[in-house]
Amino acid sequence: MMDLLDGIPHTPGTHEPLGTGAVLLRGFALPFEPRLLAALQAIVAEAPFRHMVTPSGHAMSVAMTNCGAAGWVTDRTGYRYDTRDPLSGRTWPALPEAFLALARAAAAEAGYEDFTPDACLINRYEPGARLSLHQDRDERNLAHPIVSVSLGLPATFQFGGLKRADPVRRHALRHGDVAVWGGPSRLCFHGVPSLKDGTHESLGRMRINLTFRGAL
Ligand code: MD6
Ligand code: FE
Repeated sequence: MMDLLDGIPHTPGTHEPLGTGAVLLRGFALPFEPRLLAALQAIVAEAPFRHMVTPSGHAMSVAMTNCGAAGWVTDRTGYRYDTRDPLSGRTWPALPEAFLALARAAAAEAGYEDFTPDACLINRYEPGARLSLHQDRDERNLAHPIVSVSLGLPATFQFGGLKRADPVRRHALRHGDVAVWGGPSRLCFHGVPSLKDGTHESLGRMRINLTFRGAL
């Protein structure tokens, strides 16, 4: 495990179960923070955050960008993974070493050995932004887990069942928390209600979420 962490000292935090095959690793990303934020800056200089439009024509309140071999995009024609950024026509920035190291270490910590993501969707929430209940089902191989990293302002995570109408539980997501999610709960409905206003000491007035997937 240490090799995956590049020698950075790491104190494992608590594991909080979210559902079958889904766990929240409290503070797991904290040792990676400086490298994550530096890499993020370089990514958004190449592929800026933008408010994508859903197939129904609404601009999303969450701003998004991607890195990796494929990026998740939505427009009037639907949701998909695309190897190119539609804004620039260029391929997405590569997955930075620190992103890969964190995703692999978190997946292994949760019991998913040998997870190598090929896509990272980066979500930026400003106060008031929200993500309504949805399933992540645009990935080709649903056997891969998803690794989801929270940075900046705290948020509430709504985690439901396999049917939209199933009851939903709420979990706090704080700076440095990592959710790893796969197996029987891979297609559970989930969402993030409207972000509360506040100021985070390293990110200011926003929350950033990195979700790593095996998309291709
Ligand atoms: C977010 N996360 O935390 C939104 N999806 O901002 C997601 O939609 C998500 O955290 C799949 C698996 C983990 C996630
Ligand atoms: Fe999701």
